[in-house]
Order: sequence, then structure tokens, then C-alpha cells
Amino acid sequence: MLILRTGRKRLTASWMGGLAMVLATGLAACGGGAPAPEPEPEPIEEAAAPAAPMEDRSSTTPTVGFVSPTDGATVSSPVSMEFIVSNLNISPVPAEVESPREGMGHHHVGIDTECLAVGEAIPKADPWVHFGDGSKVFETLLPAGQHTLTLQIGDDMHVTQDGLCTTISITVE
Ligand SMILES: [Cu+2]
Repeated sequence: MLILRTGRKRLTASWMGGLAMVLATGLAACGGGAPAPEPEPEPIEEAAAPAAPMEDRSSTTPTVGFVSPTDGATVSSPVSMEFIVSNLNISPVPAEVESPREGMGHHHVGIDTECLAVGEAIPKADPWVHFGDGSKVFETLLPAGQHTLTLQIGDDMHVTQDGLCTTISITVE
């Protein structure tokens, strides 16, 4: 019933009237002390939960992005970053790597730089920071002004992957 009220804003007057009656009836039933109607709303709420944007399983294409900051945001220093991927596993780089594991990678942030070409090894030097421990958050001091933040996935060999890079612009105040 809550779904009907909030989800469909264009109900006609007659619909609303009918809905009000249904609601009134439902409330009356609740008020009567009968515990029976209680379980009904629960499946509705559970059904609505997967609509949350964090776990999108509608595609099998791997993606990477910033949870924060958002593109165009004005933030203060130190700048806190949070990364997210879908259809890819973020995993610490093993101690010894003979060949990169399929479907696994780790985050890299490039400060004031663009995405590297696909197939390139991400340098272990400025302006790149590797998160070979599997980290999904980072905090760093940045001078005031406009900055470009690039988030790029590398496999166990730190090699860039097709489609797995994103760049945002932020302003540090
Ligand atoms: Cu790396």
C-alpha cells in the first residue's frame, strides 16, 4: 500500500478515493488488534531493496568509478576518495605473480593525469598511487584549485584493462 501511494504520483482522484478506502479498511483491521496483517508489508520492502545503485547486476561489463568525490565537486583537503567497481573483483596482488588472475584487479589513482592506454603498465611513481593491498579508499592532501583525478584498474601485473578507467574534475577549496 505504501508503494502505491509513493510510487505512483499520478493516481486519479477516483483511484485516490478507492485507495483511501482500502487504506482505511487496512488501518481498521490493524486497529482491531488482529496481528494478521503484519507480515504483508515485509516482502514489499525486501523487493524494493535490490534497487539500490551499489550492486548493479544488470550488466556483465566491468566498470570502475568514484563513489566520492563526485565529478565537479568542491571538496576540502585532505581529499577523501572512495572507489567502486562492478563485475570485477578487487583483490590484493599476490606475493608472487606468474600471470595475472582473470577478472581480478586493483585500484590506481593518478593525480592531475589522464587515463593510460589499454595494455600499458601503470608506473609505480608519481603521479600514480597503487592500491595493491586491495584498498578502496584513499585520503591525500591536495593544494587548493582545480584537479583531475583518474581512477584506473590494473591487473596483478598493474596492466590497464579495457574500459576500466574514469576521470573526474574536482575543486579543492
Ligand atoms: Cu598496481
